[in-house]
Amino acid sequence: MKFNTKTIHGGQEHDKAYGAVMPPIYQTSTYAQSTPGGHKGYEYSRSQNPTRHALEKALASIENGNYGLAFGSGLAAIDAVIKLLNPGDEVISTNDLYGGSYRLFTKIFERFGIVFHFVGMENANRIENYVNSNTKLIWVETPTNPMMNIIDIKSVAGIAKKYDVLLAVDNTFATPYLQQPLDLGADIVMHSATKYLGGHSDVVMGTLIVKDKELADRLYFVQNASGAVCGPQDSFLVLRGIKTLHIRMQRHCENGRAVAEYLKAHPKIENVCWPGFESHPNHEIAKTQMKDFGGMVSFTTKGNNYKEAIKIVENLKIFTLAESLGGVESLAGHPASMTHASIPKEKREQTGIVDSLIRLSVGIEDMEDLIADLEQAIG
Ligand code: P1T
Repeated sequence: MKFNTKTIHGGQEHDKAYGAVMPPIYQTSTYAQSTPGGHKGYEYSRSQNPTRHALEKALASIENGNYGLAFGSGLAAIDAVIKLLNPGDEVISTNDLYGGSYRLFTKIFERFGIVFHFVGMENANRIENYVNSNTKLIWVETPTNPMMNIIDIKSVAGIAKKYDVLLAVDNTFATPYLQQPLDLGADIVMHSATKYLGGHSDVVMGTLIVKDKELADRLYFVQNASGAVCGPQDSFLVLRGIKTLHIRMQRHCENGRAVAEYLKAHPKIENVCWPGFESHPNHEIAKTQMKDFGGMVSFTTKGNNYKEAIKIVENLKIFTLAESLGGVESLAGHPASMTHASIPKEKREQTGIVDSLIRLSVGIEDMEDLIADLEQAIG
């Protein structure tokens, strides 16, 4: 089955009871047993729920994995991965990543004795400088949030294999429409399904997908023991969202390109971060590992003018100033004060998250309207 067909049919079967084409929302916490342990595969909805299960099978299919797990948020999914580790274990992570992931690593898991190294991975060879006998996990976000750096997943997977370390890839920005990290050698794919997978800004959810049964069992144990599962209604919504992922992504990419090119030519704009530009430092890797370049674009104002940046985000009318990304509607964000405020200013600025940086999640509205909105806001 090819990808577009998989988004609609992958891992899915019609409802056994009445043939419903979409899985029913099994809004139940528990299931009747005829005798202790005598159930139909479902005991309690933290452990298993048929609607969540339908979603998990679809997730495994679209990421070319064998097992999917759905959580109450993206951060809950990341939390489950780090809970595979023990005190003293070390993680090598991309240095440019979602501020909430950084906060979870440094403010929660460092307290439990896990050591994190934040490394610029645009040159994958730099990772080897940080590997030692305690290294257990490499955490990669690509494209990175919000600087749109691209990490060579295949090269990092080679390093992970060489040292027998797990590789997890946060595939939130790319989605499996653009890149499939398991095929490139990653062990775990993670998503904030809140974003493109859900696609309509109406759900908070996280997912993990793996190929290996033993790893799936260990993650399932954490999911069930810690309990950060998502509900059946949200599972239904994300399953519905996935069915249009391919057509939404196509339009996100078209509009993202138009917005990036418009901004690049604008005299009041300084840097535009979008991996589709030939001048992007990792453009060649983006071209090989991604099908297109996505709908996320970040930019700074001329002379890093903070006031000018704030004026732009306040003036936008079709782009909504809001946290999050990946929905059908266009959003604008100011990473330094919003999504990445939990990263100390000097650390933030080392990776390029300066005070004039604006991040756009380009939606699937008419491109002409989006450009006109930017035109009136930037002036
Ligand atoms: O918000 P949540 O579903 O818990 O997902 C966390 C997360 C993980 N990884 C990436 C790459 C993300 O972008 C996010 C969430 N990001 C935002 C809310 C944001 O506006 O960037």
